[in-house]
Amino acid sequence: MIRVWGRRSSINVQKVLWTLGELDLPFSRETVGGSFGGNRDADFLRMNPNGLIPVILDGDITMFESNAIVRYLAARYRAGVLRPAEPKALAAAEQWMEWQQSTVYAPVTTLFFNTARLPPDKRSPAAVAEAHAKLAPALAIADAHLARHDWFAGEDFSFGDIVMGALMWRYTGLGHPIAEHGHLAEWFDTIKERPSFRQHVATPVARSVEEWTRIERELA
Ligand SMILES: N[C@@H](CCC(=O)N[C@@H](CS)C(=O)NCC(=O)O)C(=O)O
Repeated sequence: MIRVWGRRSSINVQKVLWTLGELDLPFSRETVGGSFGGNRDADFLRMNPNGLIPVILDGDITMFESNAIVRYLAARYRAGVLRPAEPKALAAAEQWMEWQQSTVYAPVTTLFFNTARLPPDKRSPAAVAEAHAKLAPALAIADAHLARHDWFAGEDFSFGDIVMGALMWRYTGLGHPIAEHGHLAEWFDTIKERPSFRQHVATPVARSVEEWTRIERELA
């Protein structure tokens, strides 16, 4: 059985759990990282020398980097479900996954840290303003794409939707509506109906350090 190391409050762990659910794959999970620790232990560092979650073990394959894990699972299991079989759709899924990582992930993470992780005296209004300035055009780009396509890869749900879906849950959960981007909002409404998303991603999003401390422990 596939083993996963990581706490459920981590967005990068959530992506992997959502993927496992979409692929109907049984797995076991160990709560590691954050206040639970364990990710600096020698055994863990042998699997991921970066000391970061998630990590998976599948037979003789040990992997870190959440997007690579999502792609690996999609390629190995039920190919054609999350990883499009047709080259044009696959190219689009890969492209939007890379774009999410290079363009959307960092500013959303800046907003998250400046809301729920950093104490007020360590927060940076300038960094928050810069994050919003980066996100406004990025969300407009996603919206324009989804005006012409049902999903990021085109006609079908794919791993391109998984990475953006997890980020949009965090972004909207932090209190930033996406209603002005009507196509993105419509796409996200559909994402929120998916059972595996509801199970693994649709968890409370902290809006203060106190909430984060509680939610992290509750989710484990
Ligand atoms: N690029 C890596 C980033 C992994 C990462 O930053 N993980 C965070 C949680 S989201 C982590 O391990 N933080 C330390 C901790 O939780 O103790 C990935 O996508 O897997």
